[in-house]
Amino acid sequence: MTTTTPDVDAVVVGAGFGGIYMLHKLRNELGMTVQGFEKGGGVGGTWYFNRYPGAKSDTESYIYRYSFDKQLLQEYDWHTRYLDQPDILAYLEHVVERYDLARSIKLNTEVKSAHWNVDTALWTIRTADGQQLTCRWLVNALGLLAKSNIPDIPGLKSFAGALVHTNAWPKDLDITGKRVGVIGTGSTGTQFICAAAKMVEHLTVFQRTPQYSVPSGNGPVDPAEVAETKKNFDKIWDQVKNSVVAFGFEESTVEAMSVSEEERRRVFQENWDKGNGFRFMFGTFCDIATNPEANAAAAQFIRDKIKEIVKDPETARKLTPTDLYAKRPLCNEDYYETFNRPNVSLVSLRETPIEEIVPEGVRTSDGVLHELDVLVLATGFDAVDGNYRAMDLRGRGGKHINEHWTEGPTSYLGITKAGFPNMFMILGPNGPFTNLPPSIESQVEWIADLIAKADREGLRSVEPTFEAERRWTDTCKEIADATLFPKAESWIFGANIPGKKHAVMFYMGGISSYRQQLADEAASGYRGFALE
Ligand code: N01
Repeated sequence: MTTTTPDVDAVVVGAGFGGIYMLHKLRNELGMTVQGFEKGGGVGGTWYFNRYPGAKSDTESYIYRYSFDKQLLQEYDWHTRYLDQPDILAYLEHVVERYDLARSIKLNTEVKSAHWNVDTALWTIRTADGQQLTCRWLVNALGLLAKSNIPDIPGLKSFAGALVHTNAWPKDLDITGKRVGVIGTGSTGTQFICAAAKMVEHLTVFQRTPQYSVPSGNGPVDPAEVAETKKNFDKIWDQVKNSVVAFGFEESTVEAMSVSEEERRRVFQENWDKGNGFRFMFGTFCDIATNPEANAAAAQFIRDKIKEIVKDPETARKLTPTDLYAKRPLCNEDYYETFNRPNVSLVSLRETPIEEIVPEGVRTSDGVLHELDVLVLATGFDAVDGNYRAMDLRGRGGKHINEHWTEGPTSYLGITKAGFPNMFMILGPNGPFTNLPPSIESQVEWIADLIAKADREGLRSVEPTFEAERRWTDTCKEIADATLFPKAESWIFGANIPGKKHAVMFYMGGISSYRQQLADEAASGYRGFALE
């Protein structure tokens, strides 16, 4: 066994919400030498890349931010109920400046490989542009939804106009006055559709599966409300971190079928009027995501709204979902209303699938050529493990992460992986399914505590046991199986990528319980770990 001095104490890969805070913790608070790498041309992660019109957070502004800096919470304002992408990017850039982090982040630098060396107990990191360095600690903050899913559609590359994925939206692409087509109607697609319809000459929406969307209730926020919120931030964060989904409302404890039909509709209507997708799913009744009958009642309420809102009955029919209401819930300002506009048309790919893409546009099975200047792929992500698998990431014995993840991605606590000592993941597989910033903070703080302990005690390596990881995976699966989410085809279980194994990828027990488990693990002296 040899010990070599590493080039830096830690490497942090990714400069989004997770990487930025991790870098601050390790460098500014623990006094370590840290090198950050970011493949984008700026910081911000998701919020750097997803610049498509309409991109915004569907968590309310006041809790779509860090909570650790009380001063910053007082200083940084918001003006709308939800933050648009430029606002969030500006916020993250501000945080980077506030903590003088830019000098530690190499932009435009993709990490291609990370290999563990058992003899030196160091990681060797290589970047796409040929840099190499060693570190003791490796923190991957690669993004949960960061690897684009590009569908395999015949002729895709032959399109003569601008072909863009929403996750790689060019800074200079202006769709004003253009003929635009969009494939995909998830959170991204529906946000894009609402915004683009107001800008383009014509928008053609290619929809494979209809979606349940509820109003977001977006709009300006009164400065007096902002001031009041700032006074109550301690209480607010306490509530958020002790809730289930961390969206700032109290989750309901009432079962949908325990009340009369009239009362159910009243509650649905009340929450429809308040706005927010998570509120509609978790704030109305406690069992919408678990009880098929409750789920059907919520789904029917939304279907009735579609019929009421959409003027053309044929368009309304095509827009109406028939499956479970068990994907990540959507909310938008005016999704269904958008289809009443004369410049928006809907193509149901279930009825007329895309036959091929040609230089002029998209040809569907009914022989129609939809002529386009811009074709937007809002087709989502190879979520959760996509970016890990894309990296040449090798732990003990030179074993690639893919060799460990043949049955689906696993971790211990959504943060660590057996066989990968001194490596951490922010929002790794089987992490919490919540509003993300408070979960990210919980993970970053826990990682920093463990690293600090290892340094204090002169530990050479920390690594979870395979047994702890197996138990955590079983727990996540057990909780997920008690919900309806695995029964819906979505990215949450990897169902959106052809050939990807359906596997549990989230801890669905809520942020409060998740934080408790992190605290218990630390309090037990890290009983799920081998500390050497
Ligand atoms: O991706 P998705 P997303 N042919 O996978 C369709 C987060 N997010 O980017 O349903 C035709 O949900 C696919 O159709 P189907 C949030 O967590 C957050 O929209 O599979 N269509 C679907 O309609 C969200 O859940 C915000 O039949 C194809 C769409 O593309 C997550 O990101 C904003 C196709 C993909 O939907 C992912 O959302 C935006 C094909 N070959 C995103 N392949 C916030 O507000 C796919 N589709 C914070």
